[in-house]
Amino acid sequence: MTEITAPKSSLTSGEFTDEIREQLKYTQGVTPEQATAADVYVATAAAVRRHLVDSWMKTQHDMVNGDTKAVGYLSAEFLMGKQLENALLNAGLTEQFEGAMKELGFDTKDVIDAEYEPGLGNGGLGRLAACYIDSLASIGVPAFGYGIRYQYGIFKQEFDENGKQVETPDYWLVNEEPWGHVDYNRDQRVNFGGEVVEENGKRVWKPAWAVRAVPCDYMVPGYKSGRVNTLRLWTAKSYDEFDLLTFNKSDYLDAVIPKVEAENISKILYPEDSTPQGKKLRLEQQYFFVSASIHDAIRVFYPGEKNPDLTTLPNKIVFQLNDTHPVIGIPELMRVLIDEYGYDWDTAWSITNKTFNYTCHTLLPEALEVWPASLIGELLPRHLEIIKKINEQFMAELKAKGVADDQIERMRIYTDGQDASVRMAYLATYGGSYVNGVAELHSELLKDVTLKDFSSVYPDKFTNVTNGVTPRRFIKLANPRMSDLITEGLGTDAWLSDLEQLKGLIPLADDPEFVKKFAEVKQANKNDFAAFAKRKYGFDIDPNTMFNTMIKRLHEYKRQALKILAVIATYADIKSGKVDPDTLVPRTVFFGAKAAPGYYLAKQTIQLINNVARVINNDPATKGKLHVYFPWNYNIELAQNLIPATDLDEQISQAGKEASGTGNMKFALNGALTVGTLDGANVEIRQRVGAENFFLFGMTEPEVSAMYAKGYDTKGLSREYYEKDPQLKQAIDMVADGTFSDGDKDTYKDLVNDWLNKDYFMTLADFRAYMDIQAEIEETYRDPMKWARMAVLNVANSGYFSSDRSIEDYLERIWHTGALK
Ligand code: GL7
Repeated sequence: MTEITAPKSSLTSGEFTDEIREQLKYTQGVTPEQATAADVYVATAAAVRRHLVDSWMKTQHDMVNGDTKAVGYLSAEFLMGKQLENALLNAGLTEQFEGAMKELGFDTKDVIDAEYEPGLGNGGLGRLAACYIDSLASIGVPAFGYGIRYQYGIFKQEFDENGKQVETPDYWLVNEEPWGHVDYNRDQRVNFGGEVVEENGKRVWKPAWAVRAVPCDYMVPGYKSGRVNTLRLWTAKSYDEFDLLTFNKSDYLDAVIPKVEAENISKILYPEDSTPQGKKLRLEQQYFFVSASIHDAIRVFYPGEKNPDLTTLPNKIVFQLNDTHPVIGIPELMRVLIDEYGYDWDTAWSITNKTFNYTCHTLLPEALEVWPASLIGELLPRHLEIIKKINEQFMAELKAKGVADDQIERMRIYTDGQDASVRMAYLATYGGSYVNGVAELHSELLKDVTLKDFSSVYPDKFTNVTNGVTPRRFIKLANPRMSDLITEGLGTDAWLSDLEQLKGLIPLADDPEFVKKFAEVKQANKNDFAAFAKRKYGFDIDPNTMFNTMIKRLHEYKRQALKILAVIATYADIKSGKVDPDTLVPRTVFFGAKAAPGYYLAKQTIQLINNVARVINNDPATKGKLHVYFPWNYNIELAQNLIPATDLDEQISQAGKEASGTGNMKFALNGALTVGTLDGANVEIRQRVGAENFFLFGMTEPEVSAMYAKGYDTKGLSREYYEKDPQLKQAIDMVADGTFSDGDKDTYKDLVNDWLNKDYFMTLADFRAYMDIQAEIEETYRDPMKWARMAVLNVANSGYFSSDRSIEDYLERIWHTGALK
């Protein structure tokens, strides 16, 4: 085995060019003259992979042969974003790449752009998984990311001529995908259906059908760590290419049905964000990747052993359950241990309990998955038996602990009766060692509200790990200008793997030279974004306006409606002459958001935003003062371009609903100021950057709770806010009267109805506070040096929000392992 070294900076550009040429020739069969940017992208990717192979193998070797426990991050989503630039950075080959492109006569941007962005995740949860595997590798912790290689990622979003969202399939595998290696020789069989029978006093599962899980391996290089981990994404293949019997009856289409059905399992990513889809296919997906991964881990850690001692499994690997999606892994490991390896129940339970931990990512009760027992019974009959037995053991344990009967009833994992169901969050909480929330407020609410019954019995299981983001992708790659300035200011680039070093910028906030340079960087980023948006979307954006951004999934609780109502209110004031537009800070408002295809009010909100944009952007009255843009198909690329160009970030969810947020961290780290509620990680961001450097508004979580208690949503209290506040009334009336629908009064009637009669997320109740904070924001923005100074302090004090720190917290509080020696 080769030695672990820091990335090979010794490689010259010339050598790297030769390696790329070789790939072009021997793998792709084109000369450098024939090559297109897409060819060079594929060749470069292959060349980078070659450089990582030795470290990859060494990492695996050390992992299996050493005594450092590995982490298995089980996640239905990994929202990786484009790979090339990140792999070059982490492999230490960025400069060589730039040199090679010069030599070969290619623009680096064209080559980087040739990569198709994989969208194997919906939003924050999937992107967090991607940040975490980057940090694990960068810290040097042996780890596997385990998930699904969906053929279709999150849908592509377009807008039709009415501004409505149209979803089109995202076939990200249209072209050669050079990063993943399909390993047909490390496949796993995953069984489904059938029945459980009694044989020699044992319960034996006789499955009805099976699919072949084939892994596709992605190298996950750490930044300057010399370690390369594995992201193993499973593809479903059929064992029956086609059914010969049916085929002989000359019914070709029917003959391929089993193949099509089996392969459907890894066909599409469910586009729901935080709400579960009670679909059979979804449970199949979950079991598919979790079962394959558990068997894979046993294969990796007990190579070739017929009778492995699996009581040592918890010392080899710890599985982190990323939300409830992989929780079926708990009964699966029980089944594997008991049925496949012959362990008794108690031993199996002890192993399982030590091996799993659960991260909850939500506060929305509807997002905690509950499966009908009948469905589990149909697909996984043996697992249903095991779940029932776990439930019995659990209830007995609670009884023995003296828990009251009504509380025990409430805590059931398996609920009896006609609509018997299985509560996956409860199963995860009981079945694993630790449960964590993703921000302090969220973890508190988990303990005190969502899982209160559990925390009262098992207080020590509960802990918090505040989310984080990788500074490599979201600072260094996204914002090279600011990164250079930080490095100049700190005199080192070590901050990239120790983000708390950003604190060294605090004194520079009082250095007018530095602050001025910082403001210049922001301006240059804004100019760049205007050019990018022109190229990509055809927008004409004035970079000399304040860039005010709200990018995240479209959800009622996130309250894009609040933002657009505020925009409308300002527009109305300009139109009515109440406000002289010349007294306003010129502002460009950006939205980026996908709505789940079946989420009606979210889709109406998208339509409204698009039409507000159309009306305002075409009205001479607001020209140069207020503009709204909604670049479609929000993805990682757009985030990487827009975040560094943003002055003001919107984190305006109803308090107590956003578990954490991670966009909020990316913005603060890129020198945007936040207007936000006391929700999720906003609370901790504000604590760290200082209350004076954060625009806080709105109700707090206890105030929200009190408001529900008063009957806000059930008694139609929102209407009082509408009646009392002329500015709010005006804005809502404009939505209702057809101003943004060519006179049609029906277009937004359901949205308006909801605001006036229900408004569950209290948009109307927070409207006044939101408008008021805008005055403060404008006043601050008028003093560019003051604004820039606040922005510097945001960056300087946000180092805590590195995903490296999150991983360190997981290591210490939950995983009890560390870097390879
Ligand atoms: C989420 C939360 O909504 C979000 O606040 C959090 O930052 C993220 C990562 O922990 O997880 N939960 C969830 O179901 N989705 C999220 O983005 C989709």
